[in-house]
Amino acid sequence: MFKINNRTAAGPAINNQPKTTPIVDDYEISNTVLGLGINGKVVQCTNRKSNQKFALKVLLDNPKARREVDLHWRVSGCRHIVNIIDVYENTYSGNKCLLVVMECMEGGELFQRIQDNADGAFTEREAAQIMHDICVAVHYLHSRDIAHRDLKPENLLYTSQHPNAILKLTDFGFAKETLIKDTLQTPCYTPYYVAPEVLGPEKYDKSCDIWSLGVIMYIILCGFPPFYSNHGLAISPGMKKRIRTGQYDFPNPEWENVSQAAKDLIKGMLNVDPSKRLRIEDVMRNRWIAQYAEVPMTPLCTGRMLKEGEETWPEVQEEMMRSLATMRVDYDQTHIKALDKSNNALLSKRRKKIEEIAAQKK
Ligand code: I85
Repeated sequence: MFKINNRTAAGPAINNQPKTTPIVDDYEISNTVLGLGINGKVVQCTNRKSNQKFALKVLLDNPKARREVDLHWRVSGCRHIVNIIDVYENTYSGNKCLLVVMECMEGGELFQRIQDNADGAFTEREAAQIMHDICVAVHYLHSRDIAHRDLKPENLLYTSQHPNAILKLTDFGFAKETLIKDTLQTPCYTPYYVAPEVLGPEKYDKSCDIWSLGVIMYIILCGFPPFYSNHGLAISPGMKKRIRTGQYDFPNPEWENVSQAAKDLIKGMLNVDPSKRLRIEDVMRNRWIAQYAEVPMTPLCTGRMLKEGEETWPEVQEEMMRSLATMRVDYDQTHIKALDKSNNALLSKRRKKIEEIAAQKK
């Protein structure tokens, strides 16, 4: 049998329907805002029976919110994806809302944790473990034909403050099914003769996630991003050019002790040609990921660099947000041009600052 439609393989979560009883019957909703998502805000709530704390995402009911909840629900069983506990459909002053109750991640964001741990040496092996865990989540998604399309540090949260806390991915506000729908009911072609492009631009949506993984891995290993604009302006043509042409390097001293295996993996993920970029299956098979426990325990500069770059971190987050938006919108329209090299201005700025501090200490 030819199965083109992925809904058959979507698993039991597909039959989930939001509860229509009032959420306040089951949960007490607090005013504590935990964060703002793409489609709605996240607040804390408490289960009235168990007194357990949860996170609640409030979405205005519309097709985009429906898609977010549907896709998140389908992948909620993964160890490295924030679990959905309950979904309610309630009306508030005439507005239909979707209320998503999630497990409460109390450990904060990934990079905050690395930064807080700046004194204790953060090693390449720990970096590999973190990357492995993120890749497990992405593999889970991609094997179910879902692209996340918003992989960034702020969407990677820890379950608790404990050293053995689990890292999980959240926010499916930009997630997308990578196979075309509407095939089971009304197939618009005969599967024998279907051209690959009719099956949708699958390759690009998933490869966008791999690019993001490359950027995240780069930052985990050194504490600064591979690409950023030179002046922190809203739109930086220079940065766009460098991303399009893959102009980044592994500057010393931060990178001199990092293994070649790690650098090669980054290169494979940051390939500007999406058709040549590694796929998640390749990444999962890579030794640095698969055998992360054998990666050398080389101390990294990440914690210290994140701390030093603390004031520029909002800029970094902005940049990441913008480049993700660009990738989502015009991935397949862009053409890749070869361009000359340019230098890393933010890094020079930071190095200057370090030199200044060092000079003051003398
Ligand atoms: N718990 N992107 C940044 C949060 N538990 N957070 C964000 N989109 C989401 C917030 C803004 C992610 O879908 C987000 C989403 C879901 C959560 C989420 C889910 C579950 C949490 C936007 C916390 C938390 C709870 C207690 C303490 C702490 C954090 O955010 C802290 F670590 F700060 F102490």
